Amino acid sequence: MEKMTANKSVLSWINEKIDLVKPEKVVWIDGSKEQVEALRAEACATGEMIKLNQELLPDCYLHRTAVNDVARVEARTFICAPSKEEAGPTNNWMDPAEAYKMLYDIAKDSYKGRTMYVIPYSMGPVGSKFSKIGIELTDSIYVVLNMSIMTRVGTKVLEALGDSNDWVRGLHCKCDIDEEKRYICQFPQDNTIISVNSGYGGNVLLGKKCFALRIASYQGKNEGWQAEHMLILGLQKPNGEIKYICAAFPSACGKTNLAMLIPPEGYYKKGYRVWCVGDDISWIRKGEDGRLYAINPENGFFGVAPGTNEKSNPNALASTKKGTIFTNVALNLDNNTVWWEGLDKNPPENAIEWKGSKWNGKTSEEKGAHPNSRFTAPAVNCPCISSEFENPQGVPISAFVFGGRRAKLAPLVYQSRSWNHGVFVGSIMASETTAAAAGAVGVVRRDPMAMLPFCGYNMADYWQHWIDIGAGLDPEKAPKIFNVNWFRKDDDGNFMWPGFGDNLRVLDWIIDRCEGKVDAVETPIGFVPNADDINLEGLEGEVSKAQLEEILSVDKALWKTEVEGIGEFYAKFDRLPATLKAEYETLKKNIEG
Ligand code: GTP
Ligand code: SPV
Ligand code: MN
Repeated sequence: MEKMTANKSVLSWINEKIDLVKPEKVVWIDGSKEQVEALRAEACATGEMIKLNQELLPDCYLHRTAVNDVARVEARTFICAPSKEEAGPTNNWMDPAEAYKMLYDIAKDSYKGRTMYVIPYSMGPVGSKFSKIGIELTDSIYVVLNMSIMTRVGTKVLEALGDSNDWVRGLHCKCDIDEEKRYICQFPQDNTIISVNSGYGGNVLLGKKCFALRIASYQGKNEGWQAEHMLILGLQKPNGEIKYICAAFPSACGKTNLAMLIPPEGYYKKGYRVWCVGDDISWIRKGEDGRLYAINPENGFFGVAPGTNEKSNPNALASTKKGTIFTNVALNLDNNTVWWEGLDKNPPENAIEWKGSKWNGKTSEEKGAHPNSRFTAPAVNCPCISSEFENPQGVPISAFVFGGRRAKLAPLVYQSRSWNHGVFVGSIMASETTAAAAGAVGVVRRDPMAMLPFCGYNMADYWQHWIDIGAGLDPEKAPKIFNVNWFRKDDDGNFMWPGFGDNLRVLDWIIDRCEGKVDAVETPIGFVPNADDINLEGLEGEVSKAQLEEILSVDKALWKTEVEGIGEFYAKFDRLPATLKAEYETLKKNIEG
C-alpha cells in the first residue's frame, strides 16, 4: 500500500520497526469510512470482534480480551528516563538502553504473518496550537478501530505534520499476550512508547494514558503547560452563562459520570445544564487574557460500563448506541445486544459472559461483565457534548476540583485557601483502589492529582510545576481549587451522599465561591460550606440537614492519622518543594492545635 507521507523522520522510523517486527504487509490508516468498514468485516471474520444487532446498535461491536488482560498493569509500566531520579520515587524505572534491548528482543519478528497498521493520529483538534501528533504501529485491528474513535486519525494528520520531527513514536506488539513479558514503557526524552504483550485499553491505545498523560506531562513541564487526568465540564447557570470546571478523580472514581451529569429536576427547571467537553484528560495552557484554558485531547470516551444506566448516566448510555465498541461485557444471545451489571435489573438468561462461556444472568453467581469492562464511544454521540468541544482555543477554567473515594475522611467538599494550598490538597489526594488497574480493590493509596500511574517524571518536580504555573497567574484570574468526596459511607457501609446528578448541588456551590457569592466556614483543612448553602430541595427523605452536616464535618482525630500518612508519603520525596513542606506543617499545626 502506498505510503501517505514523505516525512523522512516518519519513514525512517517505520522502516526500522518493519525490519524489527517483520510484518507480512503494511497498511496505512487513512481515516476513511471505507477502510474502517473493511477492517470491521475482517475482524468479524477472524472472530476478533462480534457484530451486534444493527437495528438496535448500528455500527456497534463486541470484543473480548484475553482473560489475563483486562486492565492497566501498573507494576509493569515503566518510565525509562536517563536516571531513576528523573522518574522519581512513585514510578517504576528502567534504564533506557536496557529497556530498548529487552523490548526489541520481545518484539523481534513478532509481526510475522501479521499486518502492521500505521495509525497517524492527533491528540486535540487537528491544527490547534494545543494539539500534538503521534504515530502508532500496531498488529491489532481492535486497536486501529478504537484509536479511530478515541483520536482524530488519517491523512489530514500527516498533512498537518508536514516534514516536522515533532511527533510521538508508538510501537504496540500483541505478541502472545504473555503476562510475564508484558511491558508498557515510556521514554519521555525520546518521545517514544513501546507496549508489548497486551491487547487491553490503556495499555495499548497509546494516544491515551501513555501519550496524553505520561509523555505529555513531561512535554508540558518543559514547554510551560499541563497534561492532567481531568474531565472538563461547562456548568450553565439559569442566566445562560457557562463556567468551566476541570476535575481530577482517580480511575473509576466518577469523571465520566460528573462530566455528563443531568441536573436534579428543580435545577433543570431553573435552567441549569451541564455540557461535556471531556471525561478523562485535559491539556491546559495560559491564554492571551492571562486565564488558563483547557482542551480535551481525545475524540471519544473509553468509559466504565458497569453501573452505567438510564438513571446514573443517561448521556453516557445514549453515547453507546451507535458506532461503539464494547469490551468484556456480556452478550445477550436473544437479541444480540450487550449487558453489564447495573445496566438494569433484568439480566439475560441466554447469554455469553465476558470470558466467552454460556451464562444465565438470573441464576449464575458469576458476573456477566468484567468490573473494568468498557465502551469506546464517539464523543459526537453524546447528547450533552459541549459546543466548545472542537474549539481549538479550549475553554477558560474557573475551578480545579480534586477528589477520590474516601469512606470516612474527606468532607463532601472543601475549598483551598490559596493556589499553593490547593496544590497541597491535590498532592495529598488518596483514594480506594478500583478495578481499572490490576491488583487489589478497595485499598486506600495516595494518588496525587489522580496522576500516580500517569506522571511521566518525578512527582515532586510535577508539584513544583503546578506551583510555577500558579506563580505565573494573576491570582484574580487563577482557577480556585477544591476537593470533593462523593463516597463517604456510614457505619453500615452505605453511601451517605446520593451522588451522580445530585453532585450538581456541590458544583453550584463551587461556582458561587469562585464568584464570591457565598460565605464558607474556615476549618483546619480549608473552607467548608455552611450546611444551609447546599440546596437539598428534592432530596427530602434522602438526605436530611443533620446528615449533610455530618458529611461536611472535619473529624480531627481521623485527620491526625491522615497527617501521619501524608508525612510518610512526603518522606519519599528528596525534591519535595519547600512550599508543600510549609503547607504540610500548617495542616499539622491546625489539626494538632
Ligand atoms: P476512568 O475511565 O477509569 O478514568 O473512570 P472515571 O473516573 O471516568 O469513572 P466513572 O465515571 O466511569 O465511574 C466509575 C464508577 O463510579 C461507576 O461504577 C459509577 O457508577 C461510580 N460513580 C460515579 N459517580 C458516582 C457518585 O457520584 N456516587 C457514587 N456512589 N458512585 C459513583
Ligand atoms: C483509567 O484507567 O483511568 C482509564 C481507562 O481511563 S484506561 O484507558 O485503561 O487507562
Ligand atoms: Mn482515566
